[in-house]
Amino acid sequence: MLEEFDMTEIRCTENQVLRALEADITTLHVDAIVNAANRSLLGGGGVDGAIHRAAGPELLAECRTLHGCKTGEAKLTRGYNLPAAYVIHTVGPRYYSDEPDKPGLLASCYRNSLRLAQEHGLHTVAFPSISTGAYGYPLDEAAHIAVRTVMASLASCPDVHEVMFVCFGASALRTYESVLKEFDKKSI
Ligand code: AR6
Repeated sequence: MLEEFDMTEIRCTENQVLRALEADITTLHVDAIVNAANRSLLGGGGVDGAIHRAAGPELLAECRTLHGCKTGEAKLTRGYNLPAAYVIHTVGPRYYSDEPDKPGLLASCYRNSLRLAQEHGLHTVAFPSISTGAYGYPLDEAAHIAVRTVMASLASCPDVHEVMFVCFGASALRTYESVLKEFDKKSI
C-alpha cells in the first residue's frame, strides 16, 4: 500500500504534498477544484461542462458576474452543488494558436490558481490537466509545466497543503506519475 502511494506522490515540504490520481474531478471533496474554462467563463465542454453540470445553475449565475477571464489568469467562485467548496476558473492557452509564450501562459494558470487558493486560505486544491483536451496541448509537455510550476509556487503558498493532479484515464495517470517521479529525483 505504501509502495503504491510512493509512486504517485511527492512531499515538497513537511506540510505540502503533490499527488496524481485518476478521478472525475467533480467528485472530489477538496477545498477547491480548478476548472479548465474558456475566456467567457460561461461554460463549455470537457471538464468545464462536467463542473457546470455537477455544480448546478447557480455556478453559471456567479460566473456571469465575473465578466470573463484572460488566458493565464484565474477567478474564484463557490462550488454550489459540488463536494468542493470552491471552483477556481482558469483559461489555458490553445496549443495551435498564435498566442505568444504558450508554456508561460500555461504556467501562469497554475501559479495564479494557487495564488488565489492561498489568498482564500484553501488547503487542498485539485487541478485537471489544463489545455490538454479541446485546447490540444500535448499531455507530457503540459504535465512537466504543471508539476514544475506547482512545485515552484508552493513556497509562496504555505497554506496550500495538498495539490492533486487529477487524471482522466489510466494513460494520463501514467504520464503524471512518471513526471512526478522525474521531479522527485531532481529534488533529492
Ligand atoms: N475530471 C477530470 N479531468 C477531466 C474531466 C473530468 N470530469 N473531463 C475532462 N477531463 P478540456 P482544455 C480532462 O477539453 O483542453 C472546454 O469546452 C481531459 O481529459 O476539458 O483546457 C472549455 O470551455 C483533459 O485532459 O479543457 C474550453 O472551451 C483535461 O481535462 C476548452 O474546453 C482538459 O480538457 C478548454 O480546453
